[in-house]
Amino acid sequence: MKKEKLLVTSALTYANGKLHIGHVAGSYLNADIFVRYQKLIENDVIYIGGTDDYGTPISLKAEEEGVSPKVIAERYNQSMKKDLEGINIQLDNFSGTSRPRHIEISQDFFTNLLEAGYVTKKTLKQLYDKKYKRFLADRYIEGICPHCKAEGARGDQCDSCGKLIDAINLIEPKSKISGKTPVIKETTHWYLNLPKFEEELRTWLSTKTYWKDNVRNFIFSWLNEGLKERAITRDLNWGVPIPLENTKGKVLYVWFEAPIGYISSTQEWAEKKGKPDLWKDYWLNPETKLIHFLGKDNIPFHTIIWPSVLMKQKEPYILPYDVPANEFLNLEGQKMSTSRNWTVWVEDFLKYFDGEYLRFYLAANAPESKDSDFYWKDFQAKINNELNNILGNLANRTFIFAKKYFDGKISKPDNLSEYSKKTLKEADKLAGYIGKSYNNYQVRKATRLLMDIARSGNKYFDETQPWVEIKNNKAKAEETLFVCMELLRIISILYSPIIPKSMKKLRKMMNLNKKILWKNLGKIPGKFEIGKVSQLFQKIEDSEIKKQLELLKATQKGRKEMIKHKEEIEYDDFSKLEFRIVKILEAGKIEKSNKLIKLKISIGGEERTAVAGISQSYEPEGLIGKKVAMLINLKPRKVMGVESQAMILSAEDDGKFAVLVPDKEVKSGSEIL
Ligand code: B3M
Ligand code: ZN
Repeated sequence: MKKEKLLVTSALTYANGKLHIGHVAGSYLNADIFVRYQKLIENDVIYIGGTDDYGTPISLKAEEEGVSPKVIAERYNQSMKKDLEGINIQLDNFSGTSRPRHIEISQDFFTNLLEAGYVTKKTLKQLYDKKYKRFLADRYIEGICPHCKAEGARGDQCDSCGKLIDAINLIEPKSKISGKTPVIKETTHWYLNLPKFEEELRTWLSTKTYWKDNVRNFIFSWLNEGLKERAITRDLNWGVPIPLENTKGKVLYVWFEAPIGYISSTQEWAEKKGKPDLWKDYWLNPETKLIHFLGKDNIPFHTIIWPSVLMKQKEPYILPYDVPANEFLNLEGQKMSTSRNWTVWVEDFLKYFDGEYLRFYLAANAPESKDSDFYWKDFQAKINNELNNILGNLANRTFIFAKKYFDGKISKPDNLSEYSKKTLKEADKLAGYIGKSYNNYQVRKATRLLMDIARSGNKYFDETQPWVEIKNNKAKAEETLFVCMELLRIISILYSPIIPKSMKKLRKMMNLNKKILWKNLGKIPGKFEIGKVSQLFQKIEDSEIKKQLELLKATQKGRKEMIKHKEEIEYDDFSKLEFRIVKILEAGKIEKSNKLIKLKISIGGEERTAVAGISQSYEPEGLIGKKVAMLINLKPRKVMGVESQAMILSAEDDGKFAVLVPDKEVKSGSEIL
């Protein structure tokens, strides 16, 4: 069969943080498994990736830390590379978009589009932060989504409905740097004329009948809403500079140049190989299948904007052959969030568990057609009940038995029983399905079918009872071991895209040291000779999972959150409020309430009653005699039958309260100004 040529990419992860399981499940593991399979069937495949170094996620992070964005980009590029290696994701090249080569080619791409008449300059109104004297691009701004009305939509995209947003259309926009409502100011930008591509795009997309349903649905709903011109430049100082005169402070939009990173990373790869033109053999070769693995929020950029950009270059670039987008991975039933630290960082995972376990669990649980969940308890169950009790057990019992009674040497019997033949035939059939699953990005299915082979091996072992046969008919027992070893040999090939390190270990124990190739599946050896054996997998204890759940909750508490500020007020608004220091004379619980305390207070000479919702943090007795801050001109309100004539001021921290007290002795009734 003719060898295929493939160029596989994983979405370029923003270099603003470490690698987490969402990245792995979204665009790395599925790509890596696919690539490993392609190598098994001896196709010519390269796997390209890197970090997305520009864009507001990186500059925001840099501002938060007070360092330059380049420092951030380099730090996380290195850290991601290391963590990817830690879980055996075998990219052929891992680059970063802030490297010089990328800048040059991105500028060329822009110039080519401009010269071909697909980019137009326009003056437009944009959101501007008066305090910081800056235009607010993309993630520098947040507000309510104009499409689905979700809060927390960013200036570029809404995470709730996935739609792209023009920041100016956000409802109640707020600047992320000052927290203030921005003003509108004119600026100049360059627009990609997407409507001009519509027909060509539709024609091209209509050939993609084989794309995943979730991807096609997304694209067609987008197209049917009508394509709009999109600005491909921004007012920022971190990014690829626009290659035009008098454009200082303007850069290419990150989503315009980031996908070009796939090309610049391939160029870097070619150069490292000492064949600088080799990248053309992929990108400019119509035979190459270009396959982009990514998360669903990246679909429009890769299927509409990116192909448009590629279509109008001077050189004949290939267009994406397939875009197998994954849905999202949730954690313990909640949406993952790096800002809330609600995720599992790969670096942390690797401190406690083998990376193979993450690969296995995320493969078995891949968010292929709908969102899926990472649950620590489920993770434990999958590792213990499947990897250990099914696959590990098959290897273990077979090897121990073979060592004990046959010195590890098992020959192929001259004749196999019907049952043995059937067992091997079944496995062979499953191998065919597994190959198809790999080819169709159905990693979940492949994982399941593989476990079925191991399961059938255990059943076969149980039913042929070698521990009985060894006494009556040694040849029969040897036949069982041979069949089980043959199953293990097949498994070591079939499972290698998912758990490569473990399968290598398995093969080493079986002295199968030849290169792992799919075509060897059917080549049953005449004998097996096992070497030194050890356990393939380890079980995970309850205490280990408990610890992870505790860690997850603990880091949650220490989270850093952006504070949402209230509307700005005038001094006059403030001066209407009367705050004073009051003395607590009496304090007691309010019956039937587990939150409220009734207080008798004195303001100078005047006595009043107040109700305070702080009983989870204070015993009433402890409050007596304290001088505290209160707002005393709020209209009295009845709370659980008691009239409250003043409001206590307290600081809330995660549901706990601390009342405010003056830090020097002052007389009761002192005004707070
Ligand atoms: N960096 C978004 C993301 O990390 C973006 C992908 C770029 S792919 C060219 O999800
Ligand atoms: Zn929305």
